This record gives sequence, C-alpha cells and structure tokens, in this order.
Amino acid sequence: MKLPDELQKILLSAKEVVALTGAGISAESGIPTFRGEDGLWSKLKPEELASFDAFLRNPQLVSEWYEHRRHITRLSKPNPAHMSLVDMEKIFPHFTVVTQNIDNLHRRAGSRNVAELHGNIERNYCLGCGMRYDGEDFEGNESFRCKKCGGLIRPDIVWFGEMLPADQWNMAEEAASSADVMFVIGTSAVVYPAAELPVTVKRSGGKVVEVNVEETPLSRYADYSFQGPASKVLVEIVEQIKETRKVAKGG
Ligand code: BV8
Ligand code: ZN
Repeated sequence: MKLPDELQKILLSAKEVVALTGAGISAESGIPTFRGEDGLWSKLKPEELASFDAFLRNPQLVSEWYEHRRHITRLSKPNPAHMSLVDMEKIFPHFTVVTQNIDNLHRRAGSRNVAELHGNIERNYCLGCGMRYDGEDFEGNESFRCKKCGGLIRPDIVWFGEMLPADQWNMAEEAASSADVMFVIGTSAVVYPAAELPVTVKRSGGKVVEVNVEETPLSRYADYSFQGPASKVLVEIVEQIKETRKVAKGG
C-alpha cells in the first residue's frame, strides 16, 4: 500500500509523533483482543472481571484470570508491529508510544518512551501493606496473598471506574497536544479517556493516521485510515518513511 504524497511530506517534516496502541497491535503476538469474536470479553463481560468490585467480590476468579493472561503474555513475543514503533523512535526527533495494553510487549520490543495508560500486568501490589510483587510468579501462592501481611495482592493495572495514573495520562496528553502526527493502531477506540487522545491531536492541528483490520468509530474522523494487520501495514509505512528520507537527503 502506497502512502499518499501529502502524508509522505507530513511525515518527512514531522517532529513530534505519537503512536496510540490497543489490543490489536498484540493480536499477531497471539494475545487475544477484548472485543473480537474470540476476544477475552466474548466469554466473560469486562464488568464481571476488570473492575475493583468484581475483584473484591471474587478475588480468586479475577486473580486467576490475570495469572492466565500473564502466562499468555510471557509466552508471547513482540511482533513486527511493535518493532516498527521501535524503528519510529529512531526516525522521528520525538516519538512517544501511548498504550492501552497491559501486556508489556512495547517495553520488551525495546520502545523506551512509553506511557502505559492502563498499567502493566507484570506489576502487582498488596492491598493491605502496599508491598510490591512485580514480575512475581504466583506458583505456590495460588491464594494471591501477601507473605508479609496476608492481604490481597492485586495487579497494578487500571480497572473500569478507576483513575488512570496521573503521570502516564499527563505524558499522553502532552504528547497528543503537541503531535504533528498520531498513529492509532489496533484499537476499537471505545474506552475513555484514551479514546479522547486522537481528538486532542486534531484539535491541536495534528494529523491522525488509523491502522486497523476493520472500520472503527474513529475511521471517518481520521485523516488517513489503512486497513490491514498492524504488522504488515506498519512495516510498509516505516519502509516508505525511510525511503522518502533517503531520497530527500539525495541518498
Ligand atoms: C475512568 C485494563 C473514571 C484491564 C482496561 C460511558 C461512556 C463513556 C465512558 C464510560 C461510560 N461508562 C463508563 C465509562 C468509563 C470507562 C469506559 O470508557 N468504558 C467504556 C467501555 C464505555 N472508562 C473507565 O472506566 C476508565 N476510567 O474513566 O475513570 C473516573 C473519572 C473520575 C474519577 C474516578 C474515575 C478506565 C478504563 C481502563 C479500563 N481498563 N484495561 C484489563 O486489561 O483487564 S480497558 C481495556 O480496553 C484494555 O486496556 C484495552 O486496551 C482497552 C481498549 O480495548 P482495545 O485495546 O481497543 O481492544 P479491542 O479488543 O476493543 O479492539 C481491538 C482492535 O484491534 C479492534 O478494533 C480490532 O479490529 C483491531 N485489530 C485486531 N487485530 C488486529 C487489529 N488491528 C490491527 N492489526 C491486527 N492484527
Ligand atoms: Zn501486605
């Protein structure tokens, strides 16, 4: 797929670029999305699992669900879409990854400037005393109880109805309001306030480029929308950006 000339020009001069990613960027790493037909939510509803009162109502069920997802993420690895964003970090003067994902794959791919809006499944802490259990393997601690105080251990992620970490949200808002271009990759754009960020980009005069396998509520709002799997589309976009820069340098 060929980038339109106008977009190539914009990407040639872009200084501040942001990538907003959702579960779709990790789909090709074998991590199920939320709202697809085989998605995580197809069997169980988010409210039943991804909320604090669901956790208090049934800590064992919710903890086992996250432990199951931790195992899936640990067995998976970053795919060419994640690697393309590592390339972009080297190409653009200022590049930020803003992710809704908790699967830790952007960091494992090597992205350094990452805002994790919804936390990270590799981080956990005790509700009772705050003791950290980051990177913990809960083998042998199937009750997910704190060794120090016996309190419940919860994942350090953002559940529905919970506030996003202020520092991560501020970093994302900063990046969006000064972005020349925002790539919105593999998200159904239905979860707020993350879904607000492309609007911030447009309001501040930036361009929004969507990459998704299907239409989303964002598609008619985006300046450009490329349909296809993120790994394929992003690799092609990065190749063309590199090509345009080489030609521009007379290379
Ligand atoms: C808050 C962590 C309040 C947990 C997650 C009514 C209207 C508007 C808003 C609300 C409302 N009622 C409630 C709200 C607020 C609520 C919300 O937005 N609800 C939605 C569902 C309506 N938001 C919140 O509660 C947030 N907190 O608002 O605080 C507040 C305010 C003041 C004071 C106190 C409190 C917290 C939201 C965070 C929830 N936590 N995750 C966990 O992971 O278990 S959200 C969860 O959804 C994930 O983080 C996920 O990333 C996120 C978004 O989903 P997507 O990433 O988009 O994934 P999805 O499956 O939907 O889509 C995948 C896409 O990829 C698809 O488009 C598909 O086509 C595409 N795709 C698939 N394969 C590929 C691909 N694309 C490219 N290539 C491929 N190969
Ligand atoms: Zn404790």
